[in-house]
Amino acid sequence: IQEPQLQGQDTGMQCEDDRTGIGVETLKRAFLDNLFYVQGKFPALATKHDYYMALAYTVRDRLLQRWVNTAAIYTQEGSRTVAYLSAEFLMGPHLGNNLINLGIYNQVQQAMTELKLDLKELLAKEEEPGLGNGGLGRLAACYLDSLASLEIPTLGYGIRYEFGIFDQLIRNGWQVEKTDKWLRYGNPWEIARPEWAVSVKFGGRTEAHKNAQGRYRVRWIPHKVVLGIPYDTPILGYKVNTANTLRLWKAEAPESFDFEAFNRGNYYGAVDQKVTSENLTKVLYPNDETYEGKQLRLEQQYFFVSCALQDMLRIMLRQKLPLEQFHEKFAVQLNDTHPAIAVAELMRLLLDEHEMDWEPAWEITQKTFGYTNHTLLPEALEKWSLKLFSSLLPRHLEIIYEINWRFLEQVRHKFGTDEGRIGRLSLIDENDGKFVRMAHLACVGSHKINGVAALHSELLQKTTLLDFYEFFPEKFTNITNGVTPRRWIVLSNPKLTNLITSCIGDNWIKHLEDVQRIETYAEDPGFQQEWQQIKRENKVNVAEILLDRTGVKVDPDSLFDIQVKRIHQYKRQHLNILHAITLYNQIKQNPNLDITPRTLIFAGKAAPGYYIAKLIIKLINSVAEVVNKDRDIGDRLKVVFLPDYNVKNSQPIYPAADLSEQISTAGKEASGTGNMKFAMNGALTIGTLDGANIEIRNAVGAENFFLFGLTTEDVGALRLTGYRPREYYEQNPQLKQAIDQIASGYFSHGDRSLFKPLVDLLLDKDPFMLMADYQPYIDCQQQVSQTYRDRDRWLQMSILNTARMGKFSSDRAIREYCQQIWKVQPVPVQLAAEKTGDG
Ligand code: H2P
Repeated sequence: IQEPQLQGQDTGMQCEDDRTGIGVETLKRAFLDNLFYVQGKFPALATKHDYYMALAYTVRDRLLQRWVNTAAIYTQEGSRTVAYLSAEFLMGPHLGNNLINLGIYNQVQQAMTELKLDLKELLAKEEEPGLGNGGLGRLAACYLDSLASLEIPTLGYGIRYEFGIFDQLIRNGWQVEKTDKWLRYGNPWEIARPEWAVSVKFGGRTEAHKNAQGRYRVRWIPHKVVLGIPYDTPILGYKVNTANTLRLWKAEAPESFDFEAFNRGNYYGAVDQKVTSENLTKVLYPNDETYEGKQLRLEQQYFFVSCALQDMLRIMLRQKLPLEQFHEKFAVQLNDTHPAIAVAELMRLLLDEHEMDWEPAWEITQKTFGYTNHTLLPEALEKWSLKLFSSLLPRHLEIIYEINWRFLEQVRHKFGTDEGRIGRLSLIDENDGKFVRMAHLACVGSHKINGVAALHSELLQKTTLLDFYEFFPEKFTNITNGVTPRRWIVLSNPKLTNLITSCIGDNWIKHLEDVQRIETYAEDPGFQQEWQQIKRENKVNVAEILLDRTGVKVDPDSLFDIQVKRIHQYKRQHLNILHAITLYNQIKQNPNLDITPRTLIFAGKAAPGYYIAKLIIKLINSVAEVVNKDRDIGDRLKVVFLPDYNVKNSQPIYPAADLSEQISTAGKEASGTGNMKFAMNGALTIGTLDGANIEIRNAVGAENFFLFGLTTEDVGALRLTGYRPREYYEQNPQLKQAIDQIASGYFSHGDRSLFKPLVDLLLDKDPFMLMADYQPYIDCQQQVSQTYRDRDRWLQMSILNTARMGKFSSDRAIREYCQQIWKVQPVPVQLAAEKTGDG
């Protein structure tokens, strides 16, 4: 690195401000300045991490002006604001995204090169905030990007987990979990705002008291109080001045020390309370196979929801808005049922703390909330035992009883005394012990309820939420998910971005429907050639990553067949592995077989307590071990499991895929968003009629999509007539051979017991119908292999996939939320504004 030159070196007419300027010279100077004054290092002693931090601060400086201005304008205009409540925000690394959205990627790259540093290496140094499990948290992140890009005033509210989703190691083929210490070296993107801390109560009891007007009100006397400290991260929109706020809450004890205990000489006891309070936001719960009612999770949910609503009330007071206008000021979205307790908490705040009457409070509450459902799997629906609920949130339980009583009265009024229906609709589940049903609370307390893809919304209305649909059909709507093209094309696939932009300009980055204009090039040999070249380079890049991280060498000219997502039985990674085994057997039986060479790439985490999912990872790695070292197979088939799937590791993956595996059992995947990221980057999809696959297929054309398998109706019908998975096995020699090999220890060094639980499950129950879908899947894969050999046809299909994915931008989804649910307008931000605000 060159010597630091800290004095103004600009030779231009005007010297740029070091905190805002974006010229290469200014960036270099600001970077070295931050290295010195923030990191306290000079180049000779600086580590890569120091350089990353110096660059992060340099970029953050350029965000701050926009952030402060945005807050000032929102405050001044009292803008209607979206509050997105989510227990998960899977933001991914900030630096690269901010460079793209600020429009300074190239300048910064040049500045780093001139300082003899490699921007890519610095980008790789960022520890991503893995504050989510998968699709749900990543969707929240894409939505924040689009909300800012569309200039919609927004606050994202969530939890600042000290440990996010675990890091995954693979040892001896098994997943091993390691704590994710993402805050270890500091987080340059957040600013703590202790001055806006709030208190959150837990436990204890309630009592009636008379207020100043002599009217009875309820008072909650808690057993403990925890402080919520907000940490703010700016979320900049793409090439706009809007920088919204992601406000994550950390739990702290109100006093670090219990001085009474300390004075009695109990030093350890004195710090106890601090430790227990801070445990609240220690760790993110991994998504389990089934839902488990863990106390700490309900505490987390209530904690961040209460912090968020109290923060909104603070903002209203600060802006001198009457509480009666709460729903006019804020449109609050519940991202799944995790924040559903917000319905009862807003009621409590309005009734008990602000002495409002029930009817107006309830009207405000219902007008405030919208609820997004993300899953139909009954085992994933949250419910809390009354015992736990009443010990933690006694006042909320009273409020929920009252909401329920009034609601069921309305049901009786509409449908008469249909006790079955009343039992099904009740907020309290009395079937098997007593539970509070969070989805029911969310439905009753919201004015809109949406699913995340057309099929999912339809199934919600027909099955999981049928009774609610019959009661208030007008509340139901669909908003199909979307993903941001900024992170998932521009940042992840710069070469494709440049090619598209060189043909049609860059408007498509903000208006993805525009990418349709590349359709005219779909059969252009020159364009096809460039398209193919880019895909190949992206595959070479992934081949290097695979070699580096797994030691497996793969051929970039083989068909890259990729499945990356959480490991779950319904997502059927094991169906994919049955295909791998089938291909393996075909080559072994006919060593000269001329097949299309394939590389099967898997990545994804299994919840630590989800045994079968972990066994599926072990199976993938066991098959990989046998296949990859078999000389008969050579380069015709490779199977690789890439460890530690997260946002950062996924970014190179989507651009390198030829084939995207979206093979869930029909009716089980609410939407999927990986399916969108792949298709946007020119991968073809092999998939079932499930989730958003259906809409993707409609958009790209049935002839450009590889469809197979049972439909949702078929699955239901088969289940009704009695599904016998073993029959498929017995009648299909290829399938039988594959299963028998797994069972006989062929892939497990002769160990027959290892995969027995999985084999038994498939043959006896097969809840996700792999046996029924096996042959159609194998046939469809055969068609994929043949099509891949027709280079021109494949390229044309690939280009058309990208060209027709406009609908799946999160900008479209957010526009729909704004129009149909939130009724909120853009508020553009001008930079010159000299105003002050408080966020
Ligand atoms: C979930 C659903 C997906 C959906 C996503 C976002 C919970 O994500 O299962 O179908 O696309 O929410 O709505 P995931 O399985 O990736 O954790």
